[in-house]
Amino acid sequence: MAAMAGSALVGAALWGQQIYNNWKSRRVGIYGASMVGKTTLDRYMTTPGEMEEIPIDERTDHFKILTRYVLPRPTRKRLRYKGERRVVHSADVGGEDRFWNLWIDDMVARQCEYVVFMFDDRAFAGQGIDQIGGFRFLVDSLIRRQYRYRNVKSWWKGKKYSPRLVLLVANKADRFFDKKAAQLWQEGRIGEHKIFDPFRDDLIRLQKAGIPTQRNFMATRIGWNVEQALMDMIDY
Ligand SMILES: Nc1nc2c(ncn2[C@@H]2O[C@H](COP(=O)(O)OP(=O)(O)OP(=O)(O)O)[C@@H](O)[C@H]2O)c(=O)[nH]1
Ligand SMILES: [Mg+2]
Repeated sequence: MAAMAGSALVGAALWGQQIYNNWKSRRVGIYGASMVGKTTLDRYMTTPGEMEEIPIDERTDHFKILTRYVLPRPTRKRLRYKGERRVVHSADVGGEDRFWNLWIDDMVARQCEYVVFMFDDRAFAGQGIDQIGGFRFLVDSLIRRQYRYRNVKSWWKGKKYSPRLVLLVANKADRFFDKKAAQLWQEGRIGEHKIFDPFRDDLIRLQKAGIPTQRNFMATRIGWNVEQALMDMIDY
């Protein structure tokens, strides 16, 4: 009898946890240099499907009021993967270097629990100074905790802020996924792929500063490994 009551309790607890996971909303910040696929990801998370190509003249832009860019509004997204559901809030911030400060503003103002930094194969092809520099900028801000505050509230919040996890995403995997990648993928060792090499020093700096990191691949335009990677991050 007691055993039965026990298993009913465990059942109820698991059920409760599932409900909690399905409904709790997570604050996620998505950053990265220009043209790496952040807007595509934002749209895909809103509605998965066939994603259109976004031309270069439709890069994400932000309005300025006096001297400051206005923060974009976060929107709510429901992720679904193999019967599991997760709710996240994220905003689509631009990637050009004039918006880099806005990443930090968005991250600290919303106290993002998870930070996704996205880059693509250009970082490895030698045309990615802005991608590598963008990550360094983000890591510097996280380690120094010298955030630029927009108001008293974010100043107060920023003093204690640190994300639970930073996820480094190599996007456009359709372009760089080779035999080696397939092998590492199967063995669950993608973090060793050379595409992450330019970022290793900064990943180590985060590790030393006590901020956990994950590395993953995505191809946002075809929706490959998007939900899995985000769920792995949330369930870390
Ligand atoms: N091959 C490939 N192209 C992609 C992928 N994801 C996005 N792209 C393309 O990359 C280009 C830039 O995508 P965006 O989503 O606009 O990039 P962004 O990061 O929002 O750029 P900014 O708004 O300037 O910061 C578009 O032409 C996309 O179609 C992908 O997985 N594979
Ligand atoms: Mg964009």
